[in-house]
Amino acid sequence: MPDGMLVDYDGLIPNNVGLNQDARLRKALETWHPGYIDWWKEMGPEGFQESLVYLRTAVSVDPKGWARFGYVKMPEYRWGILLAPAVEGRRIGFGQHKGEPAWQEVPGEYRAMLRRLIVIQGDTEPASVEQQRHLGKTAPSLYDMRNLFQVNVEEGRHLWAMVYLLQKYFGKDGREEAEELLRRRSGSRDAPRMLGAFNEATPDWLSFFMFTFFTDRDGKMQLEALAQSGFDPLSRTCRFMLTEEAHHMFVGETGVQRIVERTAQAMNAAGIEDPTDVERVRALGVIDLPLVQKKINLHFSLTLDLFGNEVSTNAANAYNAGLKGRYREDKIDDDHRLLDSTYPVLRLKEGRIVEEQVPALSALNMRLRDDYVADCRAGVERWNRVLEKANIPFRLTLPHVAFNRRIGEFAGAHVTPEGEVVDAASWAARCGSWLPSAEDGMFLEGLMRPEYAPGRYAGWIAPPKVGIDGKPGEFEYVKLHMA
Ligand code: BYC
Ligand code: FE
Ligand code: FE
Repeated sequence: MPDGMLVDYDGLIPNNVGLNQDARLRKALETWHPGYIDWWKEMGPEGFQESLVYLRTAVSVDPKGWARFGYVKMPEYRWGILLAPAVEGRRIGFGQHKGEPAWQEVPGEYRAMLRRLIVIQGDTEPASVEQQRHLGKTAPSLYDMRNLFQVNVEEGRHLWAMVYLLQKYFGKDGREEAEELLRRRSGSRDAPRMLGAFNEATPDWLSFFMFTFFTDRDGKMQLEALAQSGFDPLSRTCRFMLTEEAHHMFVGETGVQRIVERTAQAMNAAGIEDPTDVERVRALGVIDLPLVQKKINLHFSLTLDLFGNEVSTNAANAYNAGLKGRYREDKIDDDHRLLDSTYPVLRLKEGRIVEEQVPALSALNMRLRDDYVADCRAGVERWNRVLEKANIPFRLTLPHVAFNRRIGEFAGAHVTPEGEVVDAASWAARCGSWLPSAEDGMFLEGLMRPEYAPGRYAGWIAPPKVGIDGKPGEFEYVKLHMA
């Protein structure tokens, strides 16, 4: 096995970063550890800390087989520090240092910029665990509950990944930032999480699936951009995180797909031909497709805000410095400096949405967002195939990127999901048909009754096609221990 693929499991913190040979770092992380466990017990999945959950744990970083499955109590999960294997002779792939050897230490002139990127990335991970902590109580099956907890423990591990970088490479202020990551709380008035979408509630399982589809996918895009980093430890950390991220998006995509499938079945069985006959569909105990669309509108627009301003000097500086690249930078065929090229950006000019060419360096957030939208669109089309097969005359779509935005060019503008700019009054009058209303929330709340019998599923969601780790349908993914 190549060097660095074996993980040391003997100490408190599993790792493949030679923690045993670095007494100072080991001490710093072991000092941080109890605070993390306290945070997990206080803010992690509520009511299930004593249950045995069939989880995968990363035990290697070999892409061909890195995980082991087994029953674990979540507070005893082995959160490890795992970096993808080093690439020998790796060089910086973009920006003004293109072609120089990748950095193994923090370049002094970029220290603050790099720390900020790592702290923002780190802040989102525990935030999502906090947002999802009540959902175990309404899980539609043990299979889904297990997937929720799998996502949660891995987001916890992603926090460890960023804390490792802060503690190892940023000295005292790194340690302070690591403490702050445990202090902020999603939705808190005094100490909120850093980015908007991570302070929103995740009140029901439709939201959870939308979050893992849309928001974890922002995670994927940002991690891909950071995996290109010239700061090699960040690149290697993000590359390994991406292997876990794939499952998070699988949970979201298949979750929504199973909801759509169940709704289509129930409508066909009841002979309901009009998908917008919300009342009749809801009476069947399934989720109407217009509500699925509203949740798409909400989670897509909230997540677009996470890409920052379309035109951003932060993004240009991070690229120039070689810290944050483009999506699949290493596969793009151009000069990787972007000093002379332009990129089209949508802007709001005199009440109209127009496309404008801007210097490519300053449009990097926009470019990453475009790549993100394309990735989302492919997933939505896969959902639509379920409707097509079931002969349901309804198609899900992504709203226009200017719809319901709070950050960037369209912040505060009144734009319909179709991309039409309207005045504030007509937006307000119609927004109940575009975004989930209080009544929609109450309907979902009423549906969210837990189903804890092995192999059984709530009536609003179809069973999955295959189990986790090849397990049969009635497998007990969570052995409940109710306090
Ligand atoms: N909310 O130049 P600008 C994940 C601030 S998700 C609040 O436009 P930049 C996960 C910005 O901080 C991936 N504030 O932005 C998913 C700046 O403030 P300062 C997370 C915002 O820097 C699911 C000012 O506005 N990782 O992993 O180009 C579950 C002007 O900013 C927001 C990352 O995001 C906002 N939405 O781009 C678990 C990667 N947007 O500094 C996990 C690291 C902007 O002037 N972060 N602002 O006070 C970044 O690369 C960039 O910071 C951003 C923003 C892309 C977020
Ligand atoms: Fe994550
Ligand atoms: Fe994730």
